[in-house]
Amino acid sequence: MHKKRVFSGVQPTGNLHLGNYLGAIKNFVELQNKFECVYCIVDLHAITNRQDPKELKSNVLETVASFVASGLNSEKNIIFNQASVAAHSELAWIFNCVARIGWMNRMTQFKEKAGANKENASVGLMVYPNLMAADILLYKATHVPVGEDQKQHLELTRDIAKKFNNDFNCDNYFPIVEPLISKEIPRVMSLRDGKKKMSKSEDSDMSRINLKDDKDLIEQKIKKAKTDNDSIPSEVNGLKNRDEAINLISIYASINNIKLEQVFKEFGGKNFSTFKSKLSESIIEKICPIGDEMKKLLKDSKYLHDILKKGSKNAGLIAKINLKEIYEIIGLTKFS
Ligand code: AQP
Repeated sequence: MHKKRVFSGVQPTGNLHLGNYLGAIKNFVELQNKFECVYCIVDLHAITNRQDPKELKSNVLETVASFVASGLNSEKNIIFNQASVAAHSELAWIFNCVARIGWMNRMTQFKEKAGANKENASVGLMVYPNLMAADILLYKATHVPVGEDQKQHLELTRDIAKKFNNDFNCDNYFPIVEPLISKEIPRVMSLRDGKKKMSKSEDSDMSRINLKDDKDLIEQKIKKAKTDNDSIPSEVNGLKNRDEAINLISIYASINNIKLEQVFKEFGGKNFSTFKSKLSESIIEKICPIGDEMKKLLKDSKYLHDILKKGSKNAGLIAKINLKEIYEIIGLTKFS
C-alpha cells in the first residue's frame, strides 16, 4: 500500500481563469485537509511553447499568489516550482525511454496544441506527458486533481507506472494514480463557444473569466456570454445539445457547491437574463476576493519567493530519496 499523497501542477502561462480555478485550484484547497499535498508551478511545461523570460518569472509568482489567495496553506502543503527540483527533468528522461512513440502519437492535447503545423512543434510539447508522469511519480503521488482535459495524460502516467514496474521487476514500486476530476464541472467551456474549453491562450479575453477580473468586467463577460433562445430547463434532459447552457448552469452549480438539480429547482422555466445576473453575483462573490488578494500578495515578492524556497527544499528532499531508488532499480550510478 502506498501512502496517500496528492500532486498537481499549474502552468505559469498567465491569465489564470475560472477553468483553472473550478477544474483544479478549488479542489487543491479542499484536498489539503484530507491528504499530504504537493502543488507545483510547472514552469518546465510552460516552455514547451515559447515564453517571454521576464513574463515567465512574473507568472510563476502570480501562480503562487493564486494558490495562496484561493486558500492554500503554504505551511501545510508543499508549494514549489518545477525548475527548482532538477529530478523532474531526470525522471522525465527515464520516462522518455519507458513510454512508446505510439503512446505519444495518441495524445489529443499534442494534436490540438500543435495544430496543422505539427512538424514545427517543439519536441518538448510532444513528450510533455512524460514530464507530467515524472512530476507525479517522483513523489509517488496516489491522487491527482485535474480538469478533464488532463485525463488522457493521467492514463498515460498509469501506463508508464505499470510498464516501469513490470520492466524492472519491481511490482507496485510506482503507484497507479487516481485522477480526481470535478463531477459538477469536469471541463469549463469558453463563454463564446460551448464546444471549446476555457483557455489561457484563447485570443478573445471575453471567452474567459480571469481570476484578476474586476466586478464590472465579470458582469460584462457574463452578460455577453453566448446562450440560446430557450429558457432554463427544469431537468437535465432539457440541456441536450445546448453546450453553452450546460456550461453556465454547471459553473453556477460548481461555484456555489450545489448539485445541478438544485439549479433546475431554482431557475427552471426562467429566462437567461435572470439567471445570468445571479451567476455574475456568485462569480463576483467568489472570484473577486481571490483576485484582490492576489494583487495584494504580488506586491510582496519576498513573501512569495520564501514560499517557493521552502517548498522547493521540501520537495527536493522527497525527490532526492525517490530518484536515488529509481536509479538503483535501473542500474544507473551517480559517481559525482
Ligand atoms: N477549461 C478548463 N476546465 C477545467 N479545468 C481546466 N484546467 C485548465 N483549463 C480548464 C485545469 O487547470 C489545471 C492547470 O492547467 P494548466 O494551466 O497547467 O494547463 P492548460 O490545460 O494548458 O491550461 P489552459 O488554460 O488550457 O492553457 P492553454 O491555453 O495554454 O491550453 C489543470 O488541471 C487543467 O486540467
